[in-house]
Amino acid sequence: MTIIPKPTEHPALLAARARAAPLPPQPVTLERLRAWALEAGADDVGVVSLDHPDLAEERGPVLRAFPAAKSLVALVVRMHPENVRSPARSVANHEFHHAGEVVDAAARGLVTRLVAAGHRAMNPAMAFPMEMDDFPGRTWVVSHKRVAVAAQLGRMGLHRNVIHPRFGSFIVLGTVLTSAEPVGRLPALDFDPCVDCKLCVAACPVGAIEPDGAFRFSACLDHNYREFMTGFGDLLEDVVESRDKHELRERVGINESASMWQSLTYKANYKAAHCVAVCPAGDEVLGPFVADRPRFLAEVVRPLTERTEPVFVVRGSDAEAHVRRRFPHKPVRLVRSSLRAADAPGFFRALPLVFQRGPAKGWRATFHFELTGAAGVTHRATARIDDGTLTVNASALDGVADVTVQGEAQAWLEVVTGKRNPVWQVLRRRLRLTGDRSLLDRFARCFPR
Ligand code: B12
Ligand code: SF4
Repeated sequence: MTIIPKPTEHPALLAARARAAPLPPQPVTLERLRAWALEAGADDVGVVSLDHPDLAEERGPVLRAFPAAKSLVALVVRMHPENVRSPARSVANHEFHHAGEVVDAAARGLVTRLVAAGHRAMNPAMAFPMEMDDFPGRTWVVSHKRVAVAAQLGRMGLHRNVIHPRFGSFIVLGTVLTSAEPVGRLPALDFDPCVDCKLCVAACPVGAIEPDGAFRFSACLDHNYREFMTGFGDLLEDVVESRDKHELRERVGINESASMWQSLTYKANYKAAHCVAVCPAGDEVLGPFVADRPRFLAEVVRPLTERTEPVFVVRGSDAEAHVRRRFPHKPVRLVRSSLRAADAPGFFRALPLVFQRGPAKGWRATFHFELTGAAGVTHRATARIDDGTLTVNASALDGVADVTVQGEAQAWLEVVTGKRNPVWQVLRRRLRLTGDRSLLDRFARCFPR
């Protein structure tokens, strides 16, 4: 048995106490930081203070992960456009994953250099793994898109990806959090690289990108993330619900389970990145689109829009209507909604993310919620549907309610997830419903599950 020396005699502790105080960190210039990042594998780099007003929502999560953070270093790694554009999904996915590894390695390399210069630094993952204890809330430590835009590396495109002025949409992003405050100023990006062609709108199989810039988050998640955290959960429910192997096979095709296996063993495969693939923006990408637009459409866009790929949508969603109307040749696969709230605040937060405009057209009503959680706290919120639009006040009761839902938050979530029906919860006195109850059915159709 080894005996650990007493603190007063421990050689490592004695040596540490005897050591002189560390020298103050060497100041870092932007040029030096840039050189380190490029050496480490990045293709472009920017820096922004954590105090930047556009990063207000990032401050809390960033400081929780790394209290010493003062600056954020945004890293860009380019992808090969031909790979991302390939209708062979395995090729496109391989490129996303490989570029992701490069940006993670670059971020880690930059941390090594910053630490050697006496600064503190850490590198959150480019995407995965994530903080899944917080799922279905915010699972990312830092929003790389927000940081990259604030650091002037690009602008947010119509498709909600950052477009770099040179590499266009064919980039992945990383962020290094550091205590260093680099000296110098990077030039501001004075134009928007998006050329407003709206090809991303046309190419998305689930209609996630609206021409006005609205992004249908749940449509993208339900389809694209079929083989990630949420789609896998849905598959498990199929397994549990199926009476036998024949029913399971009817629900989940043999190629679908094989594809899931590939995702689980190698890396999760995205079902589509067509919005990125077709984007012609960026100095080094724009040429073929400008030179011969019909040829660009034939060679880049059509192979993706004509692809007979399964499209994963929730029954009754706008995405289902979109794929049946725009892409009748693409087989529709009906799945459960991916986002499920765990508590009342989560339910109110999720409403705008899963809202479907189609079923909300042509009517209006105001819904008041007063839901009491396990800790005895009552959460009040208002949801107003008005001819295809939704507004949510997640912290107060506004206006005159057409329907009021009061009672236990858990009882309401059981209704929302289909575990219990509302009549049962009312009879058990777990919920009180007042007003026109038929409006609740209409409400439910706007958030299909
Ligand atoms: C969450 C996430 C997603 C979500 C939401 C996408 C989105 N538009 O934000 C889903 C699963 C749909 C997704 C898909 C894809 N993603 Co993604 N994703 C992220 C992640 C983890 C955070 C995004 C973020 O910053 N959101 C917050 C704000 C800034 O984004 P927003 O657009 O304003 O907000 C929308 C949604 O986020 C959502 N939302 C807002 N608040 C909340 C809260 C919660 C709890 C949830 C769940 C959603 C949500 O609603 C908003 C409006 O629609 C980052 C990695 C990271 N750590 O930063 C990668 C990242 C944004 N993804 C990336 C990529 C490449 C993709 C895909 C192309 C993957 C693929 N191969 O198919 C698609 C593209 C879809 C698209 N058109 O946006 C890249 C983008 C690179 C770039 N050029 O900008 C990133 C930066 C990863 C990386 N390190 O490079 N992604
Ligand atoms: S595809 Fe066209 S509209 Fe969409 S982001 Fe790229 S340049 Fe903008």
